[in-house]
Amino acid sequence: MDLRNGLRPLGSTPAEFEQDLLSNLYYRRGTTVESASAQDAYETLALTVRDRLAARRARTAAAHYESNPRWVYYLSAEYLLGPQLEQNLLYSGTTDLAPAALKALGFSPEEVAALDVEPGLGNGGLGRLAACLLDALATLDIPAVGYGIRYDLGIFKQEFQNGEQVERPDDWAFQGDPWEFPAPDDWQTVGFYGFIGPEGWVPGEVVHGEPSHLLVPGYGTETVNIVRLWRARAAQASFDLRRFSAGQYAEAVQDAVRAENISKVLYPDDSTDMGRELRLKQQYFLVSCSLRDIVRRFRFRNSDWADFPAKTVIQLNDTHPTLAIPELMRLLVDEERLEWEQAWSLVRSTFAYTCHTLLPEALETWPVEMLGRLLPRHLEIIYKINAELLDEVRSRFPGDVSRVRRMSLIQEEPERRVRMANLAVTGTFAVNGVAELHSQLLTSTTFTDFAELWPDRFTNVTNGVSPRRFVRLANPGLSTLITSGLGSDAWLRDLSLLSGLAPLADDATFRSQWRAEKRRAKAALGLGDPGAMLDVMIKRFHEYKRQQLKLLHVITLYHRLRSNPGAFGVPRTVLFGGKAAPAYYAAKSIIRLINAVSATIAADPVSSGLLRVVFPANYNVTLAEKIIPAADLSEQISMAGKEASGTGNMKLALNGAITIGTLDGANVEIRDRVGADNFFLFGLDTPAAAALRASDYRPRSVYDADDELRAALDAILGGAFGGVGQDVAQSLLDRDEYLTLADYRSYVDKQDEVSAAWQDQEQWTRMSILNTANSGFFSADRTVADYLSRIWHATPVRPA
Ligand code: CGF
Ligand code: PLP
Repeated sequence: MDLRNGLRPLGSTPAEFEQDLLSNLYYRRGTTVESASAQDAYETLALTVRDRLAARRARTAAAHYESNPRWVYYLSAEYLLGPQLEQNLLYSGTTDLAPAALKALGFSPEEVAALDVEPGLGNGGLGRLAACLLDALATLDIPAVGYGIRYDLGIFKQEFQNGEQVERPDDWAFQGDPWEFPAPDDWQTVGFYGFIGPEGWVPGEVVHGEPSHLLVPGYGTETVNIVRLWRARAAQASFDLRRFSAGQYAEAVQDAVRAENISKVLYPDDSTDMGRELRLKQQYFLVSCSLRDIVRRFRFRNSDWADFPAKTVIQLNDTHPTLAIPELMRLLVDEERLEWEQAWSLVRSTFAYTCHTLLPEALETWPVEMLGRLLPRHLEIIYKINAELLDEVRSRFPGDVSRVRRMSLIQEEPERRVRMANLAVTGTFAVNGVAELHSQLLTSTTFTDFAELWPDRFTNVTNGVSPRRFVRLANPGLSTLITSGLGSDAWLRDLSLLSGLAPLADDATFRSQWRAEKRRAKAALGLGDPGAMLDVMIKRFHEYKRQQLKLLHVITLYHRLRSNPGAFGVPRTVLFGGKAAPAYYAAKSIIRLINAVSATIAADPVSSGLLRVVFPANYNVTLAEKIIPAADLSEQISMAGKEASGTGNMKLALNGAITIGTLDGANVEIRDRVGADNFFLFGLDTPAAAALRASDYRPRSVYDADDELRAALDAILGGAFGGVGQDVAQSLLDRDEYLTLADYRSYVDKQDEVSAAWQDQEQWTRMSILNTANSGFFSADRTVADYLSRIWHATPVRPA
């Protein structure tokens, strides 16, 4: 079938690409080379590159329709997609064509590329994981759609004013987004509030969900999948002409504004329950639009509901989309008139749930009152699911009243709330954690009761990252070296091939080339001396991640430098990057203190050339892609038992940074793979940390017993850093919830080993190469393969 309907194919010569640029500039931007702005050039380039993926997209869609496959639907409130231009150039094979054509037309490729804005539709690891999984799904030719929300304002832009974090709105699509295909005719209607009448739920407010999609190309294959993002729109009738005519302009649009607020802003934290009605509305909005779209797609080729699970698996990315469970029940029972039992069995065979946390405060709950007011029918459904769940628990564990209370979907005290994680476990056939340790802890702590009731439901799928984005695009120099070392670039689709680099760790020429690449990446980053060790801690700010521990180490190094400059062995640039949730005061205090320490050290001539602390603002994917290739040391120092997995740790190891870390999250698996000799381990492990926290832990006695620690904390308390950070020090001394002081000595001593190891650059390079060589497991392709064999059971469909 000629899916182009006779349209001429797009060419792959420079002249043809140039012609297409000109044509898009002229017909789609309505301008000419003579008068085009850089923005015109950028958008034209984006369209020209996107056009080259469109034919692949059409063929993918046709192949999917033809084979009526099992679909993987990924429901996620967040996607941190990263910059689109460089990725789509690579995946469409136009990386070289595009700059040449731009130049030929008199545009600066660098200036044009700088206009590519990253859609920051996520907070951090969770959203970035979603993006990496979509990339791998397409690369493995799996029929898949990601569903999400097209927030007008993404994750805030971070600036520093007097060292303090200031948040600025991220109006990322202000100029429009040339990568998107709007699909307004696929809009959906979503109801909120109202009451339950004799005919069922009558919503009191109705909004429209309007989708658009971004292309998600696979690498080295023809498949192009999509991620479909919903934007809230007022139903047309909500403009009040009568009020407008009476001069009440604000009132005339108030309903429209309220409706459109639903997709206005991404909530700035994935680890705390914001407890806000608007967020609950967002969650239902996402779920309701997406499920109706999924049903619409099912109906293209199927008519029998009994086939739904065979054709559909829906992965819930954390609890944010859990309302999909009662929503599908409502669609099946109230709208499709299925029996409750049949509907429940379909639901239970369709959904799977990924849990991403171990922090109890990050397990979402919603006030019963709020949920019942916003979604009265869903609350009824949740109550019925709960009644059946508790009957099952009572019959399996007769007389165990406290178990019933713990497992209930409703928490009773101090306020009645719906426990979304319990609902997610109850309404799905598979629940996975995101690293081995995390999955074990889920069944032994967070979900013990559920694991005893349904042991087969729980499994692990260790996270992974896209080698295309985080090695090939982020680190082109190293990628070329790897390809020459392995004799082929097949590693980009099969990352286990990196193991072939291991023997090259013993090759002096290869080592010196490897070192040269690191230096080049450091020089390109432009932060500090490329000869100094680049020691990086890049991630969201959270007390459990313990940026404060790294900072105590920095202060200790500074004190040593001041007392004996001649003995300071290894020049270091310490780089912090990350945002704190706007309302998370403790995290913001740590940011402020880091900036103050950085300024103090920079102002002291004694540190010149030996110690620097840099903190570039607004850590995001764009910046991650610049920092990660340059890093020598990767700080993964969370309190053991708190970080579910981490993915930054994997990206850094893949790029040859050596980890200093605790036995937390995926660090455990990284260490197992790269080898204990190539990993700097320190600190309490999970059982020891839990035991210490359960005991009468007194951080003050640790402080009393350690001179260097005392000096560091005293310096902060005494105002040595511009009088900033006393609250940070005081909270460590008084509570130290995440055992920072308990791990301080072990950490600082291990850092001394790091410095000693750095002095032998040949040995360090060997370790660096072995980190890359042994990190192939952490490809998102392997993660998706694990999801496929353990949970999804979907098979590839390749476009003809
Ligand atoms: O998900 C996280 C991250 N904060 O986004 N959790 N959530 N929610 C975990 O804390 C990380 O450990 C994990 O790597 C990430 C993706 O699974
Ligand atoms: N934020 C951004 C922008 C990232 O690229 C990553 C990468 O993995 C993360 C957050 C997650 O970092 P970590 O796994 O260290 O928490």
